[in-house]
Amino acid sequence: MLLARRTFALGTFSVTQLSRRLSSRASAVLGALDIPTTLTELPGVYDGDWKGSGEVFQSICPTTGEVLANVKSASPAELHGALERTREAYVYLRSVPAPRRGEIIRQIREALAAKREELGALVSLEMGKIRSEGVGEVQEFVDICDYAVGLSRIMNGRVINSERPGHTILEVPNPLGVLGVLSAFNFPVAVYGWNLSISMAAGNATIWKPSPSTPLCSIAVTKIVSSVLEKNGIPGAVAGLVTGGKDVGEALVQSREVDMISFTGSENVGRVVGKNVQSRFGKVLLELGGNNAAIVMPDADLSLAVPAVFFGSVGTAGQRCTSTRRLYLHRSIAPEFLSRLQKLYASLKPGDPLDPSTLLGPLHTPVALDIYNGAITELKAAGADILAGGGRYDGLPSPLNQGNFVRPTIAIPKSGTSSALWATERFAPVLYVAEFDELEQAIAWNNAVPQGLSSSLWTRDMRNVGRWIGPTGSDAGIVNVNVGTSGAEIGAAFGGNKASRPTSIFSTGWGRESGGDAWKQYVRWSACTINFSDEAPLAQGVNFTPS
Ligand code: UN1
Repeated sequence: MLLARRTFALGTFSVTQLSRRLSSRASAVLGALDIPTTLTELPGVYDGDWKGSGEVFQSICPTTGEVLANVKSASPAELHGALERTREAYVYLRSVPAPRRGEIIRQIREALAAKREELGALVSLEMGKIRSEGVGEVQEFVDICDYAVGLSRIMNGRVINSERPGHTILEVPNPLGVLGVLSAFNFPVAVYGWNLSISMAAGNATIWKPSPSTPLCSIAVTKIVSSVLEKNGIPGAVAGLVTGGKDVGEALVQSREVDMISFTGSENVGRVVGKNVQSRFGKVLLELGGNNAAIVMPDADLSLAVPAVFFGSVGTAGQRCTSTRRLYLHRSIAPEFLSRLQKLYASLKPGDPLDPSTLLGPLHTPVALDIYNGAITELKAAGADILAGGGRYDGLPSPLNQGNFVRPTIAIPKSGTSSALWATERFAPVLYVAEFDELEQAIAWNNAVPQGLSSSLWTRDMRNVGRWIGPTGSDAGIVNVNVGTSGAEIGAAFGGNKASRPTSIFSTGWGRESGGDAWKQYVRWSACTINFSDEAPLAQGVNFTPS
């Protein structure tokens, strides 16, 4: 609602705009993070200073349809300027000792933890995931900061034996340059956190283009991070932000100022990003499709497996890359498993994700609704048995009737497990079920799709575990046992395997982010051979002495 023309000066924002009134629900969340609730237009660009004079993007609450904010994205000139400042920030940061960079990350960790609840609520408000998952996402950023602080003291190279006397060889990790992070709507905080923390520990400057539909999360995070940088006299462009749409994303991907792009999103866009970055020989890290399966053996503990599949398929309303989308049940336990799972589905009530008792929030956007509707139409047309869900909710009370709520669905498709239906990722709470007789068959089905992000086996039999994690087992990047497909910790590297198959052009992109050895991609490796002798012998015994 437009009320009056006023001038605001809040923190680093100083804007003359039309003011409007938000619901008290939204005002409370934004106000707790010092995000103005009365501006019609917020600056969505940060490169040491807040600005934004490009296209305006709306942040729309998926629960109520309320416009939360209008955010001004980067104009081409602002993007150019931000890239220049990011490069300068890198030149500054690369000479700061890594443990000192770690100390900055430790302070960022503290600042984030102090706002854990508030930021978690904003994730819930703007993205639509339930509050506990919103807070969990902030915790994931906090956790990876802890990891990066430790890493800042152990990003070690190696000393290698030289074949030549008086020589030694070192492998030295040096800062890489500028990292561009293109993140998705479903994890509007944590995935940036994975990249920023490791990139900063490595000595890089990072420029972030978040999803155009979650600008407020990125503004709130950037305000918290930049306040720490400013307090320490570090250039703000070490952690820059450029909100915007396709144009801004393309400009980052094509810019030769950006040494590495970390992209999370759809397989189709990932293909374009990958080709573009490769065409200028930049580095690229892709996190694309997930079409994750859980396999339940007859000896599984169903009291653990059923709730885990429930969380995997319904958590985040089925919009995690790691969501459980395929369920393979051993024939002997299938009826019991499904009846327990159907009971849990029947207990679901859609609600405001900010309410702590809600387990089912809305889908993020009307586009996600279309994806859900498309999947349901396809299942019905193919004569699938729908065991739960199968459509939108009717008659929800206002304001939830303006939200993107759908019934989580369980279906037994009639088409064979290698059909396109099983091989296509649907970013919605739709779970396909099939029954198997032998583990080999279930593993073959698990591996029969082009995506290879996450997978989960439920068994108490060590022999099954050995097969599952070995060379003839799951070919996904995440291979769990008695743990669901979603909700990975930060300690191990996160990412999927697999390239396109003869039957499909899709893939998970082979990216590795977060923990493990993922940091090794964020540095420039140098092989340094040092001669401390008085001779200069050639390697491999080559003789090049003029006669
Ligand atoms: C994503 O869905 O893009 O493993 C990230 C998980 C979370 C991260 C998911 N820790 O489900």
